[in-house]
Amino acid sequence: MTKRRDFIKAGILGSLVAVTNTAKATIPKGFGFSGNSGTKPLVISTWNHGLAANAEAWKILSTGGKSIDAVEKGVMIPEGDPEVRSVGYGGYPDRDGHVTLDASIMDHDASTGAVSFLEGIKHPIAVARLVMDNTPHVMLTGEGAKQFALENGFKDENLLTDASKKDWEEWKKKSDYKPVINIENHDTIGILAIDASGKIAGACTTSGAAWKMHGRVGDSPIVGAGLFVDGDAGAATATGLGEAVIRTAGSAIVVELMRGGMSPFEACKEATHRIYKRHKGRPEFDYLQVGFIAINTKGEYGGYSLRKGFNYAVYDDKNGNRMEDSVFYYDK
Ligand code: SD4
Repeated sequence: MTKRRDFIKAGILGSLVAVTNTAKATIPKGFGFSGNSGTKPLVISTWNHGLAANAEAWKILSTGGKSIDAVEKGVMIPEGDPEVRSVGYGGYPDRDGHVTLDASIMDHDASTGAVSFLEGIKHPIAVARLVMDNTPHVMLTGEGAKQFALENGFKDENLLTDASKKDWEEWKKKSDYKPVINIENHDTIGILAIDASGKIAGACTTSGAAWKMHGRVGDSPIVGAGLFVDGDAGAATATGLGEAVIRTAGSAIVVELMRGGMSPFEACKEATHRIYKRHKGRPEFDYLQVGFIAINTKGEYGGYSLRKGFNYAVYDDKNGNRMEDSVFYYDK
């Protein structure tokens, strides 16, 4: 687990970046920078629960293990944590009270696996990994994904905790689908890692937007949207309103921009600006938040978000495991 020292460091670095962000807050143009120049191995994950995921991934990366194993094992920590209300066990349900899970995993060589609309299985990322390793397919969904999981030894479990059930019952009183920014629809864990040998991999797992329609699938299991990895260019993953990320092929675009020479930070920023342009004026713009993180083949990383409030966890040899606040476009 993350050491106390790391949390303290995270706090100091976080507040330094926060000061920079506050200074920029009145100029919604996305000036500033978040990211750094490369070391290997390195792992980066979205949101606060990224610290625990990174710490788990680091056990593998720091002992010469592969990035694909590190990202899978890393995200299993928030997936199994009932306190994380947006991933796996304990996640918020859809509007009918079902916890339905989306996950994807991808390796440097375009090997990839995903599951969507999966119910009753605590670790969808491990099922996605099996889809990648043991089937001729890329994605299994719904009942078929569950059947595949059960056949492979996964347990059928109730993932709706009392706490999430209570919040859902509260939500039902008004049944107004207007996710609270940075809270109700934005805590997907996306993780990207580069191992000591320079191989990149990524994973993304979520219970999706809280109170979504039954059957709704977000960006997280869709390769090119919530996650994309290309060993020759880099990797990116997204959090936030999945519909916006799917519409703009978000993570694939970030990776293509890096291939064209942009830094991870610049690429995340450009993809976010495209989302802004396409969504300004749409009804969902009021509650739209999107954040990207990315790494390139040199082990450089960056992150950017549409609105204030996005942060990510970074772990490398130089500075340990810490939180960094993302630069953002829009302070409203
Ligand atoms: C989705 N991108 O399903 C996900 C939501 C998210 O925490 O980031 N949730 O749209």
